[in-house]
Amino acid sequence: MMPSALIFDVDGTLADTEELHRQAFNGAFARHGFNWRWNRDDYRRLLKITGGKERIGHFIRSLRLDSRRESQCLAQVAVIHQTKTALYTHNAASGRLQLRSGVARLIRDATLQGVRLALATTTTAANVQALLTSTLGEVALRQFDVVAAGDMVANKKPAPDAYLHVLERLQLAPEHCVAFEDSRNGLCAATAAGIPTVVTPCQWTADEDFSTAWLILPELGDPGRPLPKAAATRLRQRWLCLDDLREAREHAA
Ligand code: XBP
Ligand code: MG
Repeated sequence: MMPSALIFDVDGTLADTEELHRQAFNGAFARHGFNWRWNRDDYRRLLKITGGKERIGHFIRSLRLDSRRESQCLAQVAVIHQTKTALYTHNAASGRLQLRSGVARLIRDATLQGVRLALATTTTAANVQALLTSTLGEVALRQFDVVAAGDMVANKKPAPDAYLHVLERLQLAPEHCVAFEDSRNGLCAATAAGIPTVVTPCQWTADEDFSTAWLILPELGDPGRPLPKAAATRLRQRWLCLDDLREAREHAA
């Protein structure tokens, strides 16, 4: 049977957004007078900490400052993160992001076939709005019945909170849904919620362990951007389509 809902992660899954996030973090540090700069290697390591505020706090603690200076810096995390979000949403709105292959097609096909849509993300709701508006247009967010973002839940990924919130709001059983993720933290969150998960790793997560995924693909693919034959062995065609997801439900039951 066709899944009742597709639940998408945002960063890394809908679009490869983390370079823009990294630049926004560094821009916010500069705006607030800190000489901190996260290069790509730093950021790849720091991405293991989900949530921008949590990531900044983790970084500050790693500096081994004296307790007074550390407390002063930690007291500024929220305002630094607000600046970061403003910088990110401004850059996202300027058209610097594009959706990964297959994302727009799967969202469109799900909408046409009455398969419900939701988002389960650690990022801030403003960032979700900026990405979807800049790539799918003003009304894009309305296609999603539920958006679980950032601080809307108590515990960020790899905790299952965002996915459990979506399931509760959709009133659906996990085995009737399929999740889409790019990272091990996200896969752990969706799996802990009992949702069969398709993983499309991105440049920042390619070396992570996805052994509990239902399906791993380099991208979702499109007729105009087909997957390599070797990557599409479990698919009807060289891109993931809704009919491929019937098996996920049987697999999870
Ligand atoms: C990825 C994250 C987020 C982003 C930064 O979220 O962990 O923290 O890196 O966004 P996703 P914020 O679950 O969509 O992969 O600064 O708003 O947290
Ligand atoms: Mg992600």
